[in-house]
Formats: sequence, structure tokens, C-alpha cells
Amino acid sequence: MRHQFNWVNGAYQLASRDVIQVINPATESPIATIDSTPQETVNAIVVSSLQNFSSGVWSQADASTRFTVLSKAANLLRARLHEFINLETRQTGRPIREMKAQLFRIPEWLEYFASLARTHEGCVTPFKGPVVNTLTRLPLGVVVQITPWNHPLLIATKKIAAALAAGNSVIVKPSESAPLSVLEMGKLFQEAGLPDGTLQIVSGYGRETGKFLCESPLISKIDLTGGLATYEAIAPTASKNLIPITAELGGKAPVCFFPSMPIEKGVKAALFASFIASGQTCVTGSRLLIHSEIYNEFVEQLVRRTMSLRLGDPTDDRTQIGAVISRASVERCTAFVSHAMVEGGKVLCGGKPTDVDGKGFFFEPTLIETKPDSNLASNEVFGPVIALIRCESEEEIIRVANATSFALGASVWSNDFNQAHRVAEKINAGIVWINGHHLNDPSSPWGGFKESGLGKENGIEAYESYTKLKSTIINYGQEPTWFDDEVENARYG
Ligand code: TXE
Repeated sequence: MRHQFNWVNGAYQLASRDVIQVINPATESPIATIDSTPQETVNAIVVSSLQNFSSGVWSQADASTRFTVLSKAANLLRARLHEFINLETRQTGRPIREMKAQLFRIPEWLEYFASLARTHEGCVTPFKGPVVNTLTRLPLGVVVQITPWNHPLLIATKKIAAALAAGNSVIVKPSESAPLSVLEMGKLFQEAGLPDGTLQIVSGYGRETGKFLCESPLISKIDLTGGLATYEAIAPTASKNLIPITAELGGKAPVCFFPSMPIEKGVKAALFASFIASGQTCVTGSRLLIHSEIYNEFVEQLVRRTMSLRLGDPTDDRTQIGAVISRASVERCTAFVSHAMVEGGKVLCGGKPTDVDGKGFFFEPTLIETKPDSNLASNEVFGPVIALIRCESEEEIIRVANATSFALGASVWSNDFNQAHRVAEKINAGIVWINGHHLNDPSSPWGGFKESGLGKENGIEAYESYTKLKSTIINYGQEPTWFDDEVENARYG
């Protein structure tokens, strides 16, 4: 089994004798070990990153250099996609067909932010008087990115691309559960021409290595994708150190179905919204809100289609449902099902752990008819356990859609154009799709409200969040200034 070192100062380096095993969730076999990076090593890495930033080698590199490096990284990634797809499938247990679809798009994030680095312009304000006030954007410094296991490479690349485009020095701590693809990116960026030390990739547990990084007084921003508990753990020190946090946290996305949507199309939409990544995405359609006019037929078709989904070996191209990330995740899904039944929920299909050839962390795709205020309808499962809720009217769908503490993604399925817009407008969520779900693009801001987080990934917004705005005020007037005797005499004489 190979050991995958940290990527630090342009080389793979051993951080400690303590290692963490990375397990293939579909087979339960260890596939690699990674470092559990201790506090003193973390401190030394942050100091190196700060030296890198202060040297200006990247922070003051001109826009065309940043454009060239990020564009080359996109090309190199494209050339190695198959290797990354296999790695991603093995470490996440997600079906290879999903990883192919997702990874083919990741180079676009590097290209988008490369273009933004090259084209983003400063501005001049309408300042009163003979004054030119220019606004320029400067990189923040050393930024820390804490990334999860569900879309390891996509989420890390989104964040790395935005931060590098803006000229920061970046330290990424990938999830200890699926860090391997992100660790590979170090060498790739070096080949693309990124100066050594500008991107450091550091492995370890969140409560240790992640915490040490986030608590360093030398960093200038934290960008987290993870759970609310993690945000709560890092926020107090970030607040004390006066640094911003971008936080992409959980969700409980409602998927709203109206009678004008043909049932067959709606059913396919529900399968896609709910069961991609075995329900382990922050925008999983985890609450299906179905109008009563179509409820019975919709549910009958949905149950039939869900039961025929092909759960199996993620490396097989035909597999539609792969593993969940860990045994703990299987147990969490089981607990949600039991709780739902105690609350009077009706399990329509699935509901149990399963395996492939006696191995793996698998859970059956599960549909449970439940009430809008049940535990299942209110809390994030992060697995393939989906709440079905019958709603009597448009008003009820909107009310239920807005009734959780989360507000990240939501989708509205209706062929009544006016209704679709009306409902989308009233749903309180950072991202609302009409007749779509999971659609994502580097240009499209991504992030939630309420307990779903703070700030945005993607788009100009994400790039700007990695900069600080500097105002330079140039006085070209001939007016003498205050405390000049001649002026004082002229004014008051
Ligand atoms: O997340 P964690 P977990 C949500 C989802 C899920 C829950 C827990 O609801 O059920 O979070 O999942 C690092 N200081 N999402 O346990 O622990 C950790 O090492 C610094 C939604 O996997 O938040 C990893 O790199 N870092 C989400 C990263 O945080 C810490 C994706 C995420 O892990 C830390 C994942 C600490 N104290 C989970 N503690 C999404 N929005 O897609 C942990 N980490």
C-alpha cells in the first residue's frame, strides 16, 4: 500500500510517523496511508507559505502569468483525467459514471478563474472634486481551505483556482476520508509553472491538523466546505483574528413537483436530484414536495424506478448507486430510518444497509413518506434516505420548502412558466433551479443562507472574496490645503 506524502514547498514530504488509512468504501480495503500532520509541522508550513506570499513570486506576478499557469493546469488535468477519475471512484465509492461526468468539467474551473485573473478590472469612483480615486484588488495573504470527501477534486479545485487567480498563497487540507486526488494536484500545479510553496497540501484529521491550520494567527482567510459543527469550531478564533470565513455547509433541498410537469419527467428528475452521490451532496434533493393532484401516481412510479436502480461495484460503468463514505454513514442512515418509523413515517422502499459481495458501506436507496416537521424532513441525512411529503397547494409547497434551518439548494418542477417563477421567487435558498437540479458552472455563484453557510464559491463573487479592496485617492487640484496662511487670509480676511 502506498503512502501519500504532504505536498510542501514543491515536493512530497513526510510530516509524521502517525499515519491515517484511506479506505475504499466499496470494498473496505485500505488503498493508501496519509500523514497525520502535527502542530509543529503545520506551523512551519504556514511560515513557509507566508514567506512565499511576502516574496511576491506569485502575489505580485502579473495577470498574464497567473492566466498562463492556471490555463496550463487545466490542460494538464485534462490530459490525466482518467487517472483522477479512477482515484476518485476508489476513494469515494461513487459510481465511475458520475465521476467521469463530474471530472470532465473540473478543468473549466481553472480556465474560468484564469480568464478572470486576466480580465478582472479595477475601477474609478465618482469622487467629488479634482480627485481620481482608483480601486484595486490585492490578494489577502495565506488562505486555508478545508475541503470534504463527497466531491474531493471538484470542491478543492473550485477553491484553489479562485484563490490562486487572485494571487494568494494557498494551504489546502483535504478530507482525511478522501484526500488522494487533491494531493496529486500539487505536482500538477508545479508542472504548470506555479512557484513552489504557493500551493501546499497538508493531510490530517480535521480536529487536529485542520484545527491547527485554522487557528494560526498568520492566515488571512478560511474557506470551508463541511458541517455546521466544523464552522462552529473554527469561527471563534477566526473572529478573534479578524479574518473572513467562506462556509459551504449543509442543506435539506426541497424538490417541488407541480401538476403541469409530466409525471415521468418528474420521476426522473427526483431520481437525479436525490440519489446522485448516494444522496451525499449539500444540495441533495432530500425532500420531495409533491402536489396532491399528482401524488399517488408520482409516488407509485418513483418507488418502482427507485427499486430498479442498479446498486453495485462503483468501478462498473453500469452501476448507478455506489457506496456511502463510511460505516458511520451507514449507521447514520439506519438511525434516520428507525427514527422516521417511530414518528409514523412509512418506508416505501429501501431502508436497510446492504453490501456488494459481502463487503462495503452501502445503503439501499430509500423513500419514506413523512410529515413536513418530522426529524427526517428537518435534518440533513447526507445519505440516500429521502423524505416524501404530500402538499395540498402551491402555498403549502412554498411554506414547507422554507421550513427548515437550511437554505442552500432548491428546485421547482413546473411547466407553468408563471407558477415556476412565482414559486422560485418565494423560496429562500442560495440556489433555486427551475426544471433542473445540481446544475453548476464556474460562473454561477454557489452558496447558501441561514445554517447553510456564508459567502459564495464560483463566479466573480468568489474571486473577489479572495481579495481586499484598496482605495488610492489622487488629488490633482491646485487648491492649497488647510493651515496655509494665504488661504486662511483669503477665506476669512
Ligand atoms: O464533515 P466535516 P463530515 C455536512 C453533512 C455531513 C456533516 C458531517 O451534513 O453529514 O457535514 O460530515 C475538516 N477544524 N457536510 O464529518 O467534519 C475535516 O477534516 C478544521 C456537508 O465529513 O465538517 C474535513 O476536511 N477542520 C458538506 C472537512 O472539515 C475540520 C460536505 C469536512 O469535514 C475540523 C461534507 C476542525 N475542527 C459534510 N473538523 C457539503 N457542503 O458538501 C473537521 N474538519
